[in-house]
Amino acid sequence: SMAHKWWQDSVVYQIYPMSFQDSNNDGIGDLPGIQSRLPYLKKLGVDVIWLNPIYQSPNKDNGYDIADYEAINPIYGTMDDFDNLLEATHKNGIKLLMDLVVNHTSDQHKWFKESKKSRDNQYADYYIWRDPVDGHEPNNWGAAFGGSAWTYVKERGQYYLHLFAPGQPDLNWENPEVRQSIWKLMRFWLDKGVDGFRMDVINLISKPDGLPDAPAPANYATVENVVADGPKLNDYLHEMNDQVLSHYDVMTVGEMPSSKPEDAIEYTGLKSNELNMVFQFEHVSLSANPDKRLGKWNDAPVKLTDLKRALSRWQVELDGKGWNSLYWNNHDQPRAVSKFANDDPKYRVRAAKMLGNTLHMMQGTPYVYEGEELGMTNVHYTSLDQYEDLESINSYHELVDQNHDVDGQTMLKYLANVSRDNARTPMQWDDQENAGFSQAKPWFALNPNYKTINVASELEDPQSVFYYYQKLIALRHDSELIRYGTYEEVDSENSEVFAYRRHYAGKTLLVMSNFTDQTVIRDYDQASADELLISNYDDDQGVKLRPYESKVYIK
Ligand code: TEU
Ligand code: CA
Repeated sequence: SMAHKWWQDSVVYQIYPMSFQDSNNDGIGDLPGIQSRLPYLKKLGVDVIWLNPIYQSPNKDNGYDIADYEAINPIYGTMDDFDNLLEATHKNGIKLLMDLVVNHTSDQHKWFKESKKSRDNQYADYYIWRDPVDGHEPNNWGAAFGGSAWTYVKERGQYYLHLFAPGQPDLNWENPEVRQSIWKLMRFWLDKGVDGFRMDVINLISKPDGLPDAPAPANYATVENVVADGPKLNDYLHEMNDQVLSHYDVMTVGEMPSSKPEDAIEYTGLKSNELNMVFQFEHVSLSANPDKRLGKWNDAPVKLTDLKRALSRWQVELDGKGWNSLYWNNHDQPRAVSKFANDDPKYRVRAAKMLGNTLHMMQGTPYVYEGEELGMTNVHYTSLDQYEDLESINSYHELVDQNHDVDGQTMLKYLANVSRDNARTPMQWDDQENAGFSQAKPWFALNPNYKTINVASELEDPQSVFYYYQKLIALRHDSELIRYGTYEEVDSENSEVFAYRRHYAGKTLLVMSNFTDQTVIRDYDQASADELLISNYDDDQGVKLRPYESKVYIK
């Protein structure tokens, strides 16, 4: 048996800096704002903070388009502000992860500005350039945020590849100088003392040989499948580990759309010397539209049996071989209580706690996305002009206006259900003007429900979602059974209750969560259990599970 690493014992809190806390009243969250909220995070009990990108950027994709990896975007503050934040975070006993976005840069990065000038300059080979084929794009790939994945540049008479927006050109990892440049910028942050990286779409960096066409419709969803887990990915991650990561005591989590448990074991395996864990996408992609032209856009409920199968598979297959990351939410996903449970005020608090329970009793490192610990909900927009996110806006124009794949009203329902903007409304600190986020008009409108759902009121209410998350985190810190126990699914075909056991050193945990608004009866031998560890109802009624009831027994 192996010694456990600190990141296996940690709970991570994700901060979307633009929407967390504004300190200088320009309506945009910033680094001093984050620093001022460290006592709140300390109270919640998290061990690690992950910051979405804060680097110099034109912010076409909110920082996922980086123009200078070694500079702070002035909207967030200065490098001194960053150094202060890092120091204060460490003083509070909390570690700090940065977002590493190196599949692509911004088109405003100096590497790209040089690269596009000619075919023979120092940076000419930093990006993926191809000659036109019969006067057209080199292949049929569509980009994540609409249009072709190729943009033509007259100066070179060539196209460059961008899997995301045209302002996000893909780096050419085949070029050893590109890799050296990346190792250098990683060392810049690690030498400052940051504690690791969340790596953006890191399994897309090695493109398939010959860049073959994707099956129709060649939109992002199908292209991703062709590009993910490419031929040299293991080599690159090995090299990164050897050159950089292995020289520091850090944690890494690779965002890996479409990867399978066997891929994750390859990259995070105990002997792989690559990454520590991955963000898999299986459980957040279950309701994808059966019409492939529409990709992720849908308003279908997630089937509980599908959700159970997906999460259970990762639990079982990685046990003893790799390590899971556990998440419901992030800045790209709709709010979990709205998507997987029920955000009706009648059920919201219990439903949010139920989801927390279901995830936090699993094996892996849990991630809490800002506001999840309050049970923040989707924003339920009804018109396109309320959206900010380029993916949401571009997809509407492409699918509705341009391709007529779907009608406008239906697309608006899809956006309301899964748009990334649901996650990006500002943090709800109190019921005062602008929810305590800022004294100025926020860059993006608040969810109007901040009057009732906010930190101040939850801190006053012992029954709040906040205190429930605080307890879940404390229980994990106290229990090897919760951290390391093996996972066994219970009653897998049941479509109402998500139940499982964990086993460790002769002890057993039984978790049962009712995902419906009905009372159901389930007997998993809980009567013989010794102790009720945590529950979202005051009293225990044994085999009776009330709406969204979730409870954990230990024996
Ligand atoms: O996301 C990559 C990704 O695969 C998707 O979740 C993406 O956001 C989109 O919804 C596809 O439909 C990462 C970042 O998390 C995201 O915010 C960035 O926009 C993207 O990479 C590009 O850097
Ligand atoms: Ca600000």
